[in-house]
Amino acid sequence: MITLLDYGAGNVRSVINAIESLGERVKIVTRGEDIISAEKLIFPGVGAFGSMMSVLMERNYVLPLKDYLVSGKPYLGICIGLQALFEYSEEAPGLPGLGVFKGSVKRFKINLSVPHIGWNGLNIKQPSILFKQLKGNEKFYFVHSYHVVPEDESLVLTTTNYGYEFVSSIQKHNITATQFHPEKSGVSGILVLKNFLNPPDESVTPPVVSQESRLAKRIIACLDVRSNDQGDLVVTKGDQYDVREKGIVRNLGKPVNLARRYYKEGADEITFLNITGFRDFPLKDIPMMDVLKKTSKNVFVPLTIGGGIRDYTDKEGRTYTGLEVASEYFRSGADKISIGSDAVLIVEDYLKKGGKSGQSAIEEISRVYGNQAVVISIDPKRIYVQSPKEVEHTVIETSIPGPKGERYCWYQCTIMGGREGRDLDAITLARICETLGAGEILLNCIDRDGTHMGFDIELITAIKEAISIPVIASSGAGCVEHFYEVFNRTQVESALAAGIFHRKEVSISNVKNFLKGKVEIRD
Ligand code: 1PR
Repeated sequence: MITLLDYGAGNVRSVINAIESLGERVKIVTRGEDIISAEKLIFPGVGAFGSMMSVLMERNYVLPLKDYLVSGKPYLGICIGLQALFEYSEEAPGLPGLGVFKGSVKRFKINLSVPHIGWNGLNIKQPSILFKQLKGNEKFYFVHSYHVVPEDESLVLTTTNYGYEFVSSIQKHNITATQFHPEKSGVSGILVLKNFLNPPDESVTPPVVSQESRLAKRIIACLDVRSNDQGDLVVTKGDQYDVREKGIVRNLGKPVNLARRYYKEGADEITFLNITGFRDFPLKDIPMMDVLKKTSKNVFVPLTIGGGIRDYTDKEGRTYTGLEVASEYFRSGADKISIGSDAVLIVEDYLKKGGKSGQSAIEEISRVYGNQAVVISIDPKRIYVQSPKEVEHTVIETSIPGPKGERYCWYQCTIMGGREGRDLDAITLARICETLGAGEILLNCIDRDGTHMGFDIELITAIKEAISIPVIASSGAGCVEHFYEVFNRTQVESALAAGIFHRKEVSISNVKNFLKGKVEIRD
């Protein structure tokens, strides 16, 4: 029996699913005594250091946890469960950590996108039980803006390179803790968990020992989901957001089955977009929650879900916040949530009032779950102008002239799945969302969606230059060369496609085989 410390933020369901897939049972901590009596304890977490420590204190878990850690019984910390072991974190000044080890948790100060999101390798510094059957060159999933800085060098189990070399896992006697997420790291991560659950007799050094790891560019499969006219939840796909063919919603498959297929084919991440979420209320959308629950049972890569995340008042007059909606998605198995229409309205409000409200869904969700859990999905379309002076928006010079030969355009934000254009440009939106606490941008493009014309390089370049959080390029992929083009011509961290994968025109393995040797990818 494995005891799991769930402090209420982040996706613990995926850890439970990963452990159960290995035939173990999981007991969730509900009081301090459960920690003390645990045989093996896992403390997973995505989230913010401050809210994590506050919850541990409120629930009186701090002392039992410290007692457990010195008891000699096995402990596996994941992400926040690693950071909690140190004295303090820059993320929450003034709030002490558990202080089991001397040292602190620092924010990345680098010239690269922060958070560090994606699959990166490990430079192994000492043998460990966790490494049995690993080759040593596997990549694991990271998602964090802060990393530990232990005073005692002998704690360091692995390092990873991102701008500089940082400590990506530690080990001391009974305590092991990783910055990466084994439960989200596919087969290699499941192996690490298996080694923790059934440790070999001896510590192992894998055959390959890397000196300098590299972050892979991610290939993401996107599933646009909605009910069809018969009321079944289906994966659909639009042409420039029009998902109907001869008046009927295209049906390209069942969400859970497709997600499983993409996991097996090597997708680095899977995104579900509930494309009619703007008019439905997600908390009442049981089938969508069900899709997440079922998918996360055996798909061990990060899952993002978007659609309808906003404040909502139901017919009885009860108001739900965007944070409540997001929390339910996290509990159902999501690792990140994506906000579309509401982000546009939040930014309009920001511009109107001249600053943050402190209460927007972006701010609240990132405060509780961390910036890395909040993705902003932008649905922009090109508006051509003859001269940059024509509008007050951020205008770019384009090499693809408009219908009247216009050489300039701006990217208009839309809401409700492209149905309504707003007086706001995508560059301003991205910048302000970063300020509000978003951790990543999912950059769609209505002009390119479903066209097979390739990604809109000009749009991606303009957004990437404006912000420092990671960007997912989306819309328009038609062949493997388009993925190379977007990684070669822009600094984007990941590329997403839908239609070509659903229609089996190109598989994820085709993309990865083509990129291999040209672009860093996860095998
Ligand atoms: O506004 O917070 O409720 O979120 C709704 C979400 O649903 C948004 O993220 C929005 O992008 C998405 N959405 C709404 N309507 C549509 C539609 O297609 N009618 N889909 C839609 C957006 C775009 C991509 C697509 C890529 C790749 N889909 O995600 O998967 O363009 O496609 P391709 O490779 O086939 O070109 P809210």
